[in-house]
Amino acid sequence: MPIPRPDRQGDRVIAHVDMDCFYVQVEQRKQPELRGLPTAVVQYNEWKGGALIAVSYEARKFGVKRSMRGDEAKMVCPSIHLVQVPVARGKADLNSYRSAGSEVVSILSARGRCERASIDEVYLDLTDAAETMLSESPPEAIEDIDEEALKSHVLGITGADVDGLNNVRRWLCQSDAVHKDKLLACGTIIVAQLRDEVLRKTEFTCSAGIAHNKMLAKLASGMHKPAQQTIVPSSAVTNLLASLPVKKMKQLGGKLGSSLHDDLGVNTVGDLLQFSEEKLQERYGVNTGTWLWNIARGISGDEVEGRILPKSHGCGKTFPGPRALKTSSCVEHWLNQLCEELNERVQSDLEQNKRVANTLTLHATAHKASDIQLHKKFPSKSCPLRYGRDKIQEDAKKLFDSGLREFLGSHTDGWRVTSLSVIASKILDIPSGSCSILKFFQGKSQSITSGGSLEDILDDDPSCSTERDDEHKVFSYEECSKDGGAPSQDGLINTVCAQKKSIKPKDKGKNSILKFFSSIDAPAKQAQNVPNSSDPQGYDDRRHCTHDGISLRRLDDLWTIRAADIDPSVVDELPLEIQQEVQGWLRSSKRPHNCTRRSSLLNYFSLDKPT
Ligand code: DCP
Repeated sequence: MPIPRPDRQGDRVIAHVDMDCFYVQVEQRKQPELRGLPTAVVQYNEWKGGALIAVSYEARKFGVKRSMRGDEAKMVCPSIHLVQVPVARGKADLNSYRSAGSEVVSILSARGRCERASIDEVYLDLTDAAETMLSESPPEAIEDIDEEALKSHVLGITGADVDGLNNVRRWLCQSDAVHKDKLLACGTIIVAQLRDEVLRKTEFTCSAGIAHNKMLAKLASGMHKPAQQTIVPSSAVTNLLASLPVKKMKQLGGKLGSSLHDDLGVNTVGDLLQFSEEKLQERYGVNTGTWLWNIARGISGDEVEGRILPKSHGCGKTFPGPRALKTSSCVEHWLNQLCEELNERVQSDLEQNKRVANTLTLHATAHKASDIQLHKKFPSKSCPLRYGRDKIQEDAKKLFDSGLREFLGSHTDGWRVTSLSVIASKILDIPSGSCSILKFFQGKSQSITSGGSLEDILDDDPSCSTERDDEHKVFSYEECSKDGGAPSQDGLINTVCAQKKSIKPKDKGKNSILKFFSSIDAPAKQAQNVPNSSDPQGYDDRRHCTHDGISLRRLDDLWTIRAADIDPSVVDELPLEIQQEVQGWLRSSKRPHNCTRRSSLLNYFSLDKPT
């Protein structure tokens, strides 16, 4: 249900930027000879020429639509070029589109808070940039306003007039305009500059909507495409909404929109104006009622959330009709493919962004041979995510088996699966050096459980978002993570894999460093059994204090704990003898010295056993 957020900042400048026929542009950049030609990107499946997933504007003029298959598109537009989506592991490989989207995001995010809303859409909060421009170089003081800005569509002021450019120039430069219009004028110029920059640096065109809130900006960005921008001044809101069919609003596409139409006779968003807030609340509840009352007036307080990285990673595949999976080994084969890709994506997120995913979720669509309970859905299942391809594959299969048992109940006489997806979610940053150990491990209590296999299977947590990667539209950054900034390289622990290997399931829920370290495989008392570097088992177990910290190394796993990273309050949680040692170590951390292997601290933190 939508939640109303009063827009207390009516003077915000919000842009929604949407790439034009995005996958087509990515393919045209790879094959420049296709530029300007009718082109479509098709799903790799060959049936009837494959499903179209992106269509160039040249092809749209011939009537080619995304709902068509390749063969149909050829009939409508014989000169169309059909480009196959790249394929890896028997499914669409969207990596090139993802990274092309990231190129764009890195340009757009330079001027204000940026929220990546999907593979090719971004919201920007440009309020500060617009305020700065207004005070330092307002539009009326600019001699040569960028032509891209002059070509903008300003709702309510352009249209019939043949001299559109001059109209826009006048609107941008009116010195007696109200403050919020002046800010919008600055936003118009800034977005035009950003779109120019995107084109120069990536060769991609995009369209944009600029308004005082996200809802209006999103509505506007699709109004004039491709490669154009549309502005919604406050004075134009009533007219815009008066003719806007309710189904065009994202949240009104489903049951709520149908009820508005069927029960209240509402066809356009503007039609809602005739109902009082109380009346709408009475029928739809307090929140939804107020939200409806607000949107009828173009009011929406949703913030642009600063996040440019996805909140989750998902890989999925559908198996329609005769391709449905009917045996456990077929399911295992495809789960392995999906998990292999998921593993690559979480690993690269870890390496590039220093982020760790904590939850693995499996979704499936299944049907029983003799289905009495037709409505019964395959239950989605989650468990803590363990890093490593084999572990993810193993856990995903167990999740599937658990879901299947529940789904089948006593009806074990046959089933088929028509879709599978695996999602890695609850992604957290590895804190930078300024964070305390305590904060780090508090935030990580869930991942600490990752050694704990499937005792921890949970029914899917509805808050577990999915950025699915199905064969069709597939990718939603709407459930993206907070915080786009790349964390510092100076993490407390160098190798999260080392952490994951060394931690036991029973640590679940414990959140103090003391409890954490006390549950590591080898407590101090086992230290005497530590294999050394010449141990026949081959462990290279070396520990030493350096001038600024302590390093523990075993084989390729290096743990580095820097003195500067330790929050003194955390030290208080350690046993007394360890506290004394840490205090001494902190005091002398500027002086290089070597610790002996018998050191109690080192023994306490030891990583003695192979995993
Ligand atoms: N996409 C997909 N399957 C869908 C819809 C879209 O794989 N059912 C992919 C291909 C699109 C990209 O997502 O290029 C972005 O989708 P959009 O809905 O933004 O559409 P386009 O960018 O292709 O076109 P437009 O210019 O209309 O935004």
